[in-house]
Amino acid sequence: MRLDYLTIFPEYLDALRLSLPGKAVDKGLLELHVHDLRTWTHDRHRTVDDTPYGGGAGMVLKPEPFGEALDELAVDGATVVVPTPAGRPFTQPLARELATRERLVFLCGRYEGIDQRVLDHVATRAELVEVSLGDYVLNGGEVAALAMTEAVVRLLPGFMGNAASLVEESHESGLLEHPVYTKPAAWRGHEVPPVLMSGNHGAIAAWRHDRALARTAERRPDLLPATAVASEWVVEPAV
Ligand code: 6GU
Repeated sequence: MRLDYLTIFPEYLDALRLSLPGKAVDKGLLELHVHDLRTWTHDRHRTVDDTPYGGGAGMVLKPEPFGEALDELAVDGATVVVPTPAGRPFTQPLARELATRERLVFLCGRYEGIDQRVLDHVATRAELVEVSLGDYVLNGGEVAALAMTEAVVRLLPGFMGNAASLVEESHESGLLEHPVYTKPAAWRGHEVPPVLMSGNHGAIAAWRHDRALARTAERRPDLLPATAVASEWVVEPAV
């Protein structure tokens, strides 16, 4: 997979070289290219923004530097990801879908956003996905692009050492993950649930599933289909 980032804060993306994506580069699974949008400006001040037509607060990222960058980077046929609070919610299924692509190009906006014509133009030559991390506002797309990158890259075949840990974790099953424990068996008056030390693998799996369901019902009832609630939660059938 090849990943490109267009940003006016390239240093923000230095973290890509650390941790998981860095390891994927070392393994030859991933190519990372971070580009400074100001490379494609021509004035002395390397201007990337201007005031919004129609008035209002803030600045809008100009179309021309993006246009030249998209041409030079030959984004045709790629999947262009635009982090924006106005986008489609980023979820594990979307991460899995993006992980199937050969090339992702992240356009990181700042200020009040990117001139809409950049997005309209991209849609004519690439697959365009506007994506939101959640219902809150970040100052720019860089942190969101980092988060999406980590979620996508860890799904690349051959990237995670232990494929089972991918399947077992939160959201892959549709449930939040059950709590986990390690040694010692007792710590500051808190004990490890005895079932986990019983050696009974069936009982352990049942306990974990039950704890995952309880946690999900408590914290994220929106993740539970009504059927799961009915079939697994109702201990005494209603009469
Ligand atoms: Cl993906 N980008 C920005 N700039 N702000 C956000 C976001 C993304 N998701 C939530 N807030």
